[in-house]
Amino acid sequence: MDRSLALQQKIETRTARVGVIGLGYVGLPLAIEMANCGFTVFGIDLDLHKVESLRKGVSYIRDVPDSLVEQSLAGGNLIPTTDYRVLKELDAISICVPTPLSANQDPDTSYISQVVDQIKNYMENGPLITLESTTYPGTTEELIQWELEKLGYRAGHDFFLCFSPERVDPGNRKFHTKNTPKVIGGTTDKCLELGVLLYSQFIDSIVPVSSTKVAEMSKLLENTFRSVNIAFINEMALMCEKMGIDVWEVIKASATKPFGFMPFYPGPGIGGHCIPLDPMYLSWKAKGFRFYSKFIDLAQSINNNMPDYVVHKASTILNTYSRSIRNSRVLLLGMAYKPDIDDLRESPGLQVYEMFKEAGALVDYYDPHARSFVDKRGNVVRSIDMDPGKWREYDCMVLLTNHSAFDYRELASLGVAILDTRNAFDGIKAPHVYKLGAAVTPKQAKEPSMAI
Ligand code: SAJ
Repeated sequence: MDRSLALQQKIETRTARVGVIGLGYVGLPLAIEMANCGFTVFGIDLDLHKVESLRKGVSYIRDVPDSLVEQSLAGGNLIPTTDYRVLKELDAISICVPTPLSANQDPDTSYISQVVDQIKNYMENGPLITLESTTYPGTTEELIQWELEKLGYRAGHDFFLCFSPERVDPGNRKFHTKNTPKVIGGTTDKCLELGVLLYSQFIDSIVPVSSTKVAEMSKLLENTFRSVNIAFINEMALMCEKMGIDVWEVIKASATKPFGFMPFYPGPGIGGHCIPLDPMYLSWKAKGFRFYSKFIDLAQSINNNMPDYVVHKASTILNTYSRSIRNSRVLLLGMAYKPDIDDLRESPGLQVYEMFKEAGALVDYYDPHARSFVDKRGNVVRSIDMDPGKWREYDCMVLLTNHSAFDYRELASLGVAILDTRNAFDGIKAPHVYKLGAAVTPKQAKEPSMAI
């Protein structure tokens, strides 16, 4: 029987044995959705701790409750393993491994290549392979199709190949794997047909496109769009500060326009697993075509300089109270890269922390979610406890992440100078609360006061 027909029937009857390689914030939710709709899913990860945790029914991803893991395990639909040999049993494989940047900001696709090296050993079943990791246009073709075709296998005949970008937004209570539209492109029409058939079994809306490159590029457009717009509003914040205008009030006014405008907000920089990295994949690949994207590199530069700006503004505020940064006691409020999650990846707060340390400040941090991190000297830095009574002893507090757990009125009442980088104290008028994107008022400069 024609491979594709056999695979089609297995997918339609949900007897296909599927694998998800990489069980992180993308792969685990995907494996759970596949298991929930009846597939037997082999969840493959090199990290034995992850596999053992899942085998005990314990999730390590906040958006995936233990109950869903237990349910999938109990039904025999989820089989966590570190053993790549299960690949020889599989009819379909989704690859959800990291695509970080190297030390000099170039794409690091080594995780993808390591997976492909494993898949090469288990091609008997002629699997449907779908790459989900965010990467530059051409990756699916260059690192998977060409590698397998070198061994004599032909895409669309001996195996099937698609690219389908992940759209997982950690902490998003409204959109998750099942209800977020899924773009997918195939190497051949048959590949696309099978990819659409598989993913439509457990995702509500599928968006087929004409090639894997279009699918790869669509993801990079989504995230580069964010990076450039965040950089633009950060620049506007610095401009407004110079001009004595409150950028937050300006954004609020502009956001009343019901069409043709989309608000973005200034901040201490950009963190996370996507926005700081994805645009650099695109910029790097474009250079290979002798195309130099000024927008991407400029946005990266502006966003990456925001931590410096925050520390500079904090030193200006301390100076208002005749204090230097050196030996000042500084408390950073929030360290996670965005509110109400514990994810510290690429968080700009980590750079702010290091800069205060280097400037000689006595710096602590408090974050109710992100409880510790390892600083660049290899020391474990732990969040201090929530004890506002003691926090009066600080010379300055810097609000970096506007967690909803913070009581902003209480924090303002402590009478400690505050630099608010998220407009979290909006509506709380206090002379000792300073904002990123709003100038230090003459009153604040002339008669600094801690009265509230
Ligand atoms: N940020 C700003 N100003 C803004 C928006 C974000 O400074 O106006 C900062 C955040 O504080 C954070 C960084 O940028 O440090 C990234 O924020 P994000 O809201 O883009 O959150 P992420 O990194 O979790 O982005 C994810 C992405 N999802 C995927 O890649 C699948 C992104 O495509 C989503 O658009 C985004 O979530 C979202 O919309 O929440």
